[in-house]
Amino acid sequence: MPIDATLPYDDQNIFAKILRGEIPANKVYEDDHALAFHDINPQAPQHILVIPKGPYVSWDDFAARAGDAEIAGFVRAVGHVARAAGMVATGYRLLANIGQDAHQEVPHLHVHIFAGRPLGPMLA
Ligand code: IU
Repeated sequence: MPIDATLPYDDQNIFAKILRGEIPANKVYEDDHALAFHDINPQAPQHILVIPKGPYVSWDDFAARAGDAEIAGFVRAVGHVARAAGMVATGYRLLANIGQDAHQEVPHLHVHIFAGRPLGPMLA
């Protein structure tokens, strides 16, 4: 079910639990600002989620409330993960679903990274 991304942050969401170590995840990268792990239901040969460590529901929540160091750290982490996974040469796709029309399901900001096959044209 898509979530209402305008609601306040819910610290019981599944990615908050992963960040606290209460639920396992197949981690690929972690630093002060971000955690990256394999999506549990991959939609491409490589499908990694990158999340900021802070409590942000959505992209606009993150843009509005996060500090510059958090934003820079998160952006760098996404780039690092793609590069370290060898995606740069062949290409990859970034996607963030925000709110109901985009079918965001987990109310903690996450960027999907898809790679490993031709991904086709962007579908709105
Ligand atoms: P969305 O952008 O909120 O629609 O995507 C949520 C993603 O989180 C989706 O691709 C799920 O497969 C993924 N996911 C996960 O990796 N681990 C989980 O425990 C849960 C969802 I729940």
